[in-house]
Amino acid sequence: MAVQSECDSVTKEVKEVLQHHDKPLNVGMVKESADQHTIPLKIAITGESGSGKSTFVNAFRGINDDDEGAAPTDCVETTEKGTPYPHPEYPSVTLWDLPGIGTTKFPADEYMKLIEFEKFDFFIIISDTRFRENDVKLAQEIQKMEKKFYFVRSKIDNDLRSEERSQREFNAENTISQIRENCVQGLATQGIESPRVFLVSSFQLHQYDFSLLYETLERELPELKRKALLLATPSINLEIITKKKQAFQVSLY
Ligand SMILES: Nc1nc2c(ncn2[C@@H]2O[C@H](COP(=O)(O)OP(=O)(O)OP(=O)(O)O)[C@@H](O)[C@H]2O)c(=O)[nH]1
Ligand SMILES: [Mg+2]
Repeated sequence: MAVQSECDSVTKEVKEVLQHHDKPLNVGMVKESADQHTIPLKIAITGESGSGKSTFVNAFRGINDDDEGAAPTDCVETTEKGTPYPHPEYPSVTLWDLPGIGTTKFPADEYMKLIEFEKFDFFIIISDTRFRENDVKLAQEIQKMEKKFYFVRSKIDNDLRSEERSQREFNAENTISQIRENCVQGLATQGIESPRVFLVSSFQLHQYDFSLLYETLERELPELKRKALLLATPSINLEIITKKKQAFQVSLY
């Protein structure tokens, strides 16, 4: 409730800015406003069942799967309802551990509605294999909402272990770049251009792309918050819509 009223006051402030100032000032003041306040940001952790979403949430928060307050994880279908967990450093940012897409309880064609997909500001799509039809469907829905996402290819430790077992001339670097290439190309052939793909093991955080993902998200948080805030500002009249469009162009591209 406190966060909501804080957000309302920020939104009011941004409305003022958009109504009464010229464009360069708008962007600067919106930025300042967004940076100074605790603007809530909801990050959805989504993907197919068993891809490692809950384990990723725990790893991101720096806690073990069996710690108190950890997201429940298991090798059988586990997460049955979207659950928020606070970002370890920014309490206004929540990571939403979501159920998997494409199960009997959450069939792909009803998933977006059942989990209220549009309420999230940013998305992390997790897959433990090459990205498939449902992952692409999620990305397309996110693009339609003009929001952003990362792809996380999880359980890289498993891949390396099985490659090592099956290949006589195993080279970890080569295997990693093959997985990366395969993910990016596979997504491109399905119409997702220049996808941002991070290779992660939630059990070996110091390896692969986990820190890069953490740092990238941290760097992009202010911009994501600004965009979320502007999307939440009701469109009051044509003049303001135009100014909002200008602010988006300047701040995001
Ligand atoms: N080796 C390895 N196993 C992992 C990794 N991440 C998750 N797992 C395992 O994968 C299984 C499923 O993990 P969850 O995190 O419960 O998967 P989920 O996507 O939340 O599953 P649902 O909630 O059922 O959709 C568990 O047995 C985890 O221990 C990883 O990075 N490496
Ligand atoms: Mg889960």
